[in-house]
Amino acid sequence: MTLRAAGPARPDAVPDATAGRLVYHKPDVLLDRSTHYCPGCGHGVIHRLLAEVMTELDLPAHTIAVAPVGCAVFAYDYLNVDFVEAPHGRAPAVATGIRRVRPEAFVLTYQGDGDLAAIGTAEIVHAAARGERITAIFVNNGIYGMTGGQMAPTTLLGQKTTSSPNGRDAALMGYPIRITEMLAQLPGVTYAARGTVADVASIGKLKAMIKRACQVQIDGGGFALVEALSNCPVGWGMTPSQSLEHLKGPVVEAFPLGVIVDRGSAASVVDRGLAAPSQSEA
Ligand SMILES: Cc1ncc(C[n+]2csc(CCOP(=O)(O)OP(=O)(O)O)c2C)c(N)n1
Ligand code: SF4
Ligand SMILES: [Mg+2]
Repeated sequence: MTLRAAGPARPDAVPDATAGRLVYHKPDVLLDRSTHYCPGCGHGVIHRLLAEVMTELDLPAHTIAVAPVGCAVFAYDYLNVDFVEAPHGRAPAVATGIRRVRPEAFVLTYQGDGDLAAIGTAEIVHAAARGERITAIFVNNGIYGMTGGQMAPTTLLGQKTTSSPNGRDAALMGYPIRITEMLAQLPGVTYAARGTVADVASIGKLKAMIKRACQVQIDGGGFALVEALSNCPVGWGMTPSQSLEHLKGPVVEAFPLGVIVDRGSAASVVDRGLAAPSQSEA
């Protein structure tokens, strides 16, 4: 294996003996502690990407993040930025309040699919419609992980969960919601994209999406959302590697990857076709 030389020494860098072999440095904003996540869970990977992006964009000191209720409830214990804990589903509403009183802050929300696409549907839709200058991270693992693996709006048809033990049946339980595509239709949304933690190449693309969604806010754009398709090996009844295969297969088929909309940070309301006609045109 070819190893890259280490960059300049950092205050918390690895000991000198290994300094010349350093190929990866944990961003300082990712706190040095074990997480409560189950083995193989994607939340930890997404935390690391956030930490990397925030560090690269020099955001940690300016950030106020909003933590969800769900498996990522303790995100504030792992990322060394200011956090507010929101009631379930209300992260976009809490973030809106923060945005209004702290216009200079970098405002970030982190929510699961039960949180964002079920319990907080109204909050996310209206924050997006208002074009709130917020960067939203939406971790879609197709299930209510924290509470024991119940069906979420994002659960695939046929998927067994503790509340759909025979598999999700469209006639009884409806169809999965592609909420990122729904939100992307709203002119207040500057950027909406879907990536995944399924493999190394995808993780790199997901990081680029998160970075773009952060840059949109820095540049003064409107609402920016990144959906991260993630895995829940425990809730899915799979090993971590089986869950990644499942993610790459049926999950990505149901929730296609890519940038859904990028209106550009500078797009004004007029550019988005929403302005009322002027009186002379009316
Ligand atoms: C208003 C409200 N409804 C339900 C709950 C219970 N609850 C806590 S976490 C959770 C599931 C979270 O699922 P998700 O947002 O998908 O996050 P995950 O654990 O899968 O990451 C639920 C239903 C709650 N705390 N508050
Ligand atoms: S229950 Fe699922 S989402 Fe929650 S920590 Fe475990 S693997 Fe991750
Ligand atoms: Mg979930």
